[in-house]
Amino acid sequence: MNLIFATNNPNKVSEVKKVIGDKFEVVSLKEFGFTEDIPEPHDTLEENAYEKSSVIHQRFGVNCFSEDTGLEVPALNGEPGVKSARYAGEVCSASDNIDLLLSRLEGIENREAQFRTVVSLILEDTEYQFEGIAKGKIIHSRRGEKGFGYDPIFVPEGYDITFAEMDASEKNSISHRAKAINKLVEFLKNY
Ligand code: ITT
Repeated sequence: MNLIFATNNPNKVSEVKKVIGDKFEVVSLKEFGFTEDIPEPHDTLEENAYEKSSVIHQRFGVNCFSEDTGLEVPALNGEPGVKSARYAGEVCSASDNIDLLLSRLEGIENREAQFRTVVSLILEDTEYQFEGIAKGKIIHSRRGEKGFGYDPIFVPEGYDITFAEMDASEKNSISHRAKAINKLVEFLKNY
């Protein structure tokens, strides 16, 4: 089976392809030849994930999936959450987002956080969602060069290194994204 992965984020494509391996073929939007930006206008990961998969499904009538991910920090009322990509502004870098998050957490003792991924699969005109969570904490300054986004400041529970200090296979053995994608794979196996 071949499934379009409705994302414009090459880091997500690389992680997801490694998790899925040869179980089925994942085709990114770039490989599919679709280069438009898909809006994410909603206030929840669930709705934004559906927005991305439904745009591709409605336009091309293909089976596809997308995912929306947020870094949720309870001490900041769940921020950056659904705004994770644009936390520091409409046009901003991952580094700007990290700087803003670290400044908001200054003086706050509770640095617990979780990454949450919601996968939206549209298969034969029906939508299914799968969630994956990775709990951890936000450290005070960046460590590591691997991964992407907020990885340099996130230390997952049970570890003392950040996601950005792990190689891809180690991150994929515990990450929010891998957990959600593994549920998708299980679902497809039993479909
Ligand atoms: P698509 O919507 O095209 O899939 P995006 O980059 O806009 O790609 P999101 O809307 O899900 O993705 O934004 C989530 C942001 O959260 C993303 O830009 C990263 O900065 C961050 N993020 C997502 N997954 C992450 C991960 O595994 N590690 C660190 N940061 C992550």
